Amino acid sequence: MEINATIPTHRAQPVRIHRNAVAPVVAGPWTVEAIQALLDKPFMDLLFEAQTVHRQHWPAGNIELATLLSVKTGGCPENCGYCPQAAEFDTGVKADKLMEVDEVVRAAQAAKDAGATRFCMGAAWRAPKDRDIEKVSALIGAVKGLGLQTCATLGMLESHQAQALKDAGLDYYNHNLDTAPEYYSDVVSTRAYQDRLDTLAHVRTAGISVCCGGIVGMGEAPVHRAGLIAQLANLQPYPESVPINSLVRVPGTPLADSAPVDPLDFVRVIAVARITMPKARVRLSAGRQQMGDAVQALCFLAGANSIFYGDKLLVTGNPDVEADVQLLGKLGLNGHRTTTTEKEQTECR
Ligand code: SAM
Ligand code: DTB
Ligand code: SF4
Repeated sequence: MEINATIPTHRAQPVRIHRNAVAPVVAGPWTVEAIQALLDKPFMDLLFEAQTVHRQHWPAGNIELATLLSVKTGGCPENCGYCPQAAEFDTGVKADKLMEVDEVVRAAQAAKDAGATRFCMGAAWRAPKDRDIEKVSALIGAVKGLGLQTCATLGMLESHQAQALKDAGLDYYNHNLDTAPEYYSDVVSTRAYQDRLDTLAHVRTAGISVCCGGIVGMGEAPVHRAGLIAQLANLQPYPESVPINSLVRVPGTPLADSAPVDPLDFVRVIAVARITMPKARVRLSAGRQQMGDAVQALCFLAGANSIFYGDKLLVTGNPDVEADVQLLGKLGLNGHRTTTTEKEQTECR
């Protein structure tokens, strides 16, 4: 009998262990075909499976609130086709210098007061210089001092830079793979997929938790969505946080005229991320402003348990805090609860 040891046809079988031992969480390796089969399942079956996996690994009704701040905006030398901050695209975003510590602390305190537990600082760099790492380290220390979890997304890192961020107290580093390897060069040509994987390895080695996801709606084929999820789910270990973004189509970027994603297809990607990475925080990320309450509710049902919270993402808009508090209330999430009667009273006023 021929045995193909390198290309499994489905998930690896769980290792048989003594019934009193604690099983390690290893869900991969996943094949692109197996993930494609999940994406193609009847919608209700897929959501049922995703919600079942979700409830096995997470408390029901808990959504993490993560606030973003662009600490260094615009003027980026990279050419990521989706990004309003790339210098070569005419998007109206002005290049700015790195924010000062007190300004960032004010924003972080406001995010904490509004209920956020994680604060993510983004910089429009291809790769930070060592002196940038020093300055960002001061920001990390100050934000952590407020009692918030810290996250940063600064571009490609070398290993000593990842270690310096870890020493500064960084909890998470966000670095997205964005799409499947086969589609990557259609979206960005100033760096390679392997560069992203190398940075993720440095982050992991430094002992920082990994936040890594991608974007849906960049003109990719369904197989590329499956390819992205396979890459993420097969990282050893898979990321602690997985942001799934719906492309925000910004005029002036090469992807501005991409066809909008079918919202139900977006929900499917969330569901498959949940099934393949059961213990990850799956974040319903960019694109919520265009989504409406019902689609977001389906994403939560599919296993999303984190959102970006605050009126702005990096440079584009996000739902108002007030709208999100109302949505959480309508869905009975995070202890918020608006009863039908209260809703009717508000609507009648
Ligand atoms: N420069 C760093 C980098 O590229 O890693 C950090 C900032 S970059 C803006 C972080 C991530 O934001 C990108 O990898 C991409 O996934 C997401 N992003 C950027 N523009 C977006 C858009 N228009 N719609 C959805 N997601 C977007
Ligand atoms: C992620 O996956 N999405 C966030 C965060 N990580 C850094 C960024 C979304 C950016 C959306 C477009 C903008 O506002 O620049
Ligand atoms: Fe630069 Fe990051 Fe935007 Fe790419 S996604 S252009 S690296 S800021």
